[in-house]
Amino acid sequence: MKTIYTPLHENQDAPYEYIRGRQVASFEMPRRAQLVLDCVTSSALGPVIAPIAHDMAPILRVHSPDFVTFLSTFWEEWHVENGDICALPNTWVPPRARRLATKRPGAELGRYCIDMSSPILSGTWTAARAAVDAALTGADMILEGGERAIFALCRPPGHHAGRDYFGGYCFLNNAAIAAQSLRDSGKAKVAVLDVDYHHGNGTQDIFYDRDDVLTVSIHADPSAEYPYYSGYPDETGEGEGAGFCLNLPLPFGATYAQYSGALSTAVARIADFGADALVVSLGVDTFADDPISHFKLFADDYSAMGAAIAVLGLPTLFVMEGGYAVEDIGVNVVNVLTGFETAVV
Ligand code: SP5
Ligand code: ZN
Repeated sequence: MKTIYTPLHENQDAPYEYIRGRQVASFEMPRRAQLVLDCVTSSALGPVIAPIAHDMAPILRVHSPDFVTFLSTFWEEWHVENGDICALPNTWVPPRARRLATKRPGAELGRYCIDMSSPILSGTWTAARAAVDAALTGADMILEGGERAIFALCRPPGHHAGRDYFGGYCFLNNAAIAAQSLRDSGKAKVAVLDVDYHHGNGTQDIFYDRDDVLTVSIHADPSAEYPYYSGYPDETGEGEGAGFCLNLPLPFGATYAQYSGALSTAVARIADFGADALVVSLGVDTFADDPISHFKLFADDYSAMGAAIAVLGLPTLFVMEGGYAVEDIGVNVVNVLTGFETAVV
């Protein structure tokens, strides 16, 4: 399996985030992707390839023009007033006041940003674009037909970013942009399977009213965990998308014994959907030692996860999402990918 990687992700290097009112060192850091790359390189997985630069068109198929303009230009206006201090919101749009009538940076941040974990820095746009390029290059290789599976080693992650908002360390939704690109280039039905510990709220939101992209997410119960406001089982899609969204929340402490049951349900739904291609939002923050999460998966469980996904027999694009036990995420990611490749289908 080929891996798509570029060091341009290092341009997103957040100095801190806020958790429970405290400023703490950012859990999302460049070293994450560097160590995943090291494990890929020292494994027998396959070659590492640089992404090909894509234009803005595939991004604008998923994100709104005003949001893209904001993300791509915001640092310049912020920097004039605030220098090199990273940009975080301190004001949010109140319910029923959803209007953005001023270009004041504070107002724009509060409109487009959903939390205080995702600072915009001088390099944020460069890094986010590079992550999209990695995902799109992977999608292109799937479309060319020669590859059964590709690993897009994206960073920053993407699955919390919606059509017109960012947060949860995510700026552009790499997996959603890749899924839309697969649709636009001829795959009639695309499934997104999100195995990150957190609900893939952005991906769900982007495809919520559509029946051509099925979204399935296995995650910590949102009544107890970020992102709180979505990821419940009664969210099943709307309009033409009714029945094309599946949420499978699990309680804190879930082991692979519980996880594998949810994964079987997810895989069965994707098979029933009749997907022509699969995008896997691959977060390994389900790991027992993850510093911000509460599931209990171990290294060997990730091999089983990869094998369970391989049963679908679909062209598959793995897109890196979360995972914060920095020293362990490389092994866990490579176990998923190797488990997938070595599975007998
Ligand atoms: C891509 C991804 O995995 N984003 C995750 C963003 C999670 N941000 C909220 C973290 C909440 C941490 N909860 C408290 C843990 C204290 N040890
Ligand atoms: Zn996560």
